Amino acid sequence: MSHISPVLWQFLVKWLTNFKLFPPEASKIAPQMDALYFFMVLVSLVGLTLVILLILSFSLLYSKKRHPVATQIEGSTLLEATWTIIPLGLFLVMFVWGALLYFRVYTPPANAMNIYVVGKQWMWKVEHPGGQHEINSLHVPVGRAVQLTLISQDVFHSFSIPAFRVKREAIPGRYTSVWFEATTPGTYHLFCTQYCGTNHSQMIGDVVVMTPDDFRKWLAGSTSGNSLAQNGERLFASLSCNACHNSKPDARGPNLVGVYGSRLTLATGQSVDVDDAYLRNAILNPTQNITQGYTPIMPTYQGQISEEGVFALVEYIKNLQSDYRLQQTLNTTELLPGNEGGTAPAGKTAAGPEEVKQ
Ligand code: HEC
Ligand SMILES: [Cu+2]
Repeated sequence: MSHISPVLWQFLVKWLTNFKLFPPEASKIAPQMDALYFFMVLVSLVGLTLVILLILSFSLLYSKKRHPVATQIEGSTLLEATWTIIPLGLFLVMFVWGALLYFRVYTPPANAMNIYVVGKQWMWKVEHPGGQHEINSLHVPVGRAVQLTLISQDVFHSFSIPAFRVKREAIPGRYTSVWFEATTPGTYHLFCTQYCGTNHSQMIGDVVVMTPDDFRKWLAGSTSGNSLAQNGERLFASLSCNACHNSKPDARGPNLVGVYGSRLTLATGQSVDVDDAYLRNAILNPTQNITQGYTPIMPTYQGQISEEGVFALVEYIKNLQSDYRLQQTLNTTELLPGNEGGTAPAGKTAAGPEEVKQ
């Protein structure tokens, strides 16, 4: 992306980065964020210079020596309109520009690969769909849109990667998300940017951006044997969710196959889109939204499942196939750059987990 930015700007960014005054631009959105940032700095500098020049020239031109007797000036509508309309225009440009960027940062593309992140005092725990866990580090491939689903298990945290120009709050009890596409392999800082207690300053880590090949190797070398969805499948059985949710015709709960991404009608007549946040809420606060046609018999699982466990259940439900079995490709090739479509051909479905096991 940076190749389309003007030469002077590239020089400026390199210079600032070299003197450790500015993080490198390592994501697709970074040069766009910086363009707005530099525009705002430029407008401020021009305004500052203008004000200083006016103060200096007025204090010389209208000093007591030159004008011993004060004159009454009634004002000028034209002048006032000018200094209102020009700043208004400039601020509106910043507003629209900022809003467009905001929507880009918070609207992940449909083909983004999803990684789950839990913030807690004082560390970041990362869960990959393939079952790889990390603490205070995040491995991602270059050139692939990555969406993070964030949550905190205690207090407010804020997940920030300065080199990518992204930051998002990790909030207890609610999923938030952010996405980026890394452009340059390397290791970058990961911070918590919300004061969250004594060891807040140690809630830091590394984001490692790898080439697709290296990332594939890393995935294979870090596997825990089970994908996140497989962990979810086990949890689903051990918590007896399958007593009510199964593919039998007389099941007491709704069939969860295909529920993810669908539009559900609630008992109140409202319809809702089923996303990660909806699934989490349905598991932890089942009485809050009752699905039409069902009685509210589902018990709450509040306090019984860790946030990682909820991630696993969500990932399992997302990948359910008609017979409550998993779509087994999810931890390998499907996630990798160059395979943007996301859906692997049917014949490949069984090959998934074995490929990464050593
Ligand atoms: C006692 C039976 C029962 C058990 C056990 C149960 N559920 Fe449910 N579940 C239901 C019923 C009935 C509904 C529909 C009414 C509602 O929304 O509460 C439901 C709704 C849901 C929904 C909302 C989606 C939809 O289609 O309505 C999700 C997600 C869900 N359950 C997941 C789970 C998970 C995960 C577990 C285990 C941790 C679980 N359930 C355990 C009965 C159950
Ligand atoms: Cu924190």
